[in-house]
Amino acid sequence: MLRIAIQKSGRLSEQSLALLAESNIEFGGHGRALLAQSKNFPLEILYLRDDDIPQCVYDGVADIGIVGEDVLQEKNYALNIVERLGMGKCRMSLAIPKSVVYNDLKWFNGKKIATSYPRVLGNFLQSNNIAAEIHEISGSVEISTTIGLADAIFDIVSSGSTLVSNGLKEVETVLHSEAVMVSQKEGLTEDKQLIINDLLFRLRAVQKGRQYKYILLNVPTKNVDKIIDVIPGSKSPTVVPLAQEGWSSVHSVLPENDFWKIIDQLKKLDAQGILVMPIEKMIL
Ligand code: PRT
Ligand code: ZN
Repeated sequence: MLRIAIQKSGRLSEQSLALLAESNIEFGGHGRALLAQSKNFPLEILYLRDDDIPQCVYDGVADIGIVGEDVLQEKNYALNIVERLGMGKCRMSLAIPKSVVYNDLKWFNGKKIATSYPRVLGNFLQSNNIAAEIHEISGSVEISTTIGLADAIFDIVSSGSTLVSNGLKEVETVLHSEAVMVSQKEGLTEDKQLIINDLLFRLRAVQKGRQYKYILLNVPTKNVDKIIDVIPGSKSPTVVPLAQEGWSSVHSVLPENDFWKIIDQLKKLDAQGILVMPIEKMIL
């Protein structure tokens, strides 16, 4: 049995649970018991505050965990990043009141910066030779400048709308963060390592599936070769003749983000009846 620590409630909890659910790892009704065992996979979930996850994995209370890199860096336990999960993406930035003129990092010399991430900020300031005062607070960082607590803030930014609504502007990005799966550096038994490998195999199939789309289209047979150049697929597309003479159906996969870029090329090659469908799992 492998134990995974995930956030009890917050931005990463639903997404972490969705990833497990899409990997067909089932848990009974999510009553938010602190510990829940899967019905069909040797995995149990330990629900924790995200801040406690790095230490729990480090101490071996959980074998693996899902946590943001921001928290991981702040807590600074020596852990292995097993997998980057591509969710919970955000950045950690310095922001100042929008009316203040800003040229470069030297502006921060002698200033007071409010943050919940003193270690990450301290390291950044030190490596840039900036002497600023760090004021640690645990929440509501974005109002610090308005209430006169600090000259600037260092916090997580995603869309940027929280900064804007608090009259702040982002002036330096210090770190890009996403959710990662972590494990202890050593000490996992061979059995547990095998379960991790199984789990990763499933998660990767789900993640790949999310990144790609299945595409079907009809095209004049004379254009099939050119269409194949545009949507080469994972190996090579399936080409099936249509009942109508001179036409073929082409089936392929493509990275979701590329679809809007190539649609014009497909239309120029007389592609018709284009269908784009989600892929549940993809194993290459
Ligand atoms: O209770 P617990 O301690 O477990 O949760 P928490 O409140 O400490 O963390 P939570 O749930 O807010 O965030 C968990 C993780 O999600 C973080 O560690 C990040 O890795 C990631 N993440 C991604 C974010 C955001 N996006 C985000 N936008 N964490 C926080 N925010 C907050 C930010 O602090 C700011 O207040 O959202 C606001 C900014 O958002 P925008 O969109 O207005 O810029
Ligand atoms: Zn937290």
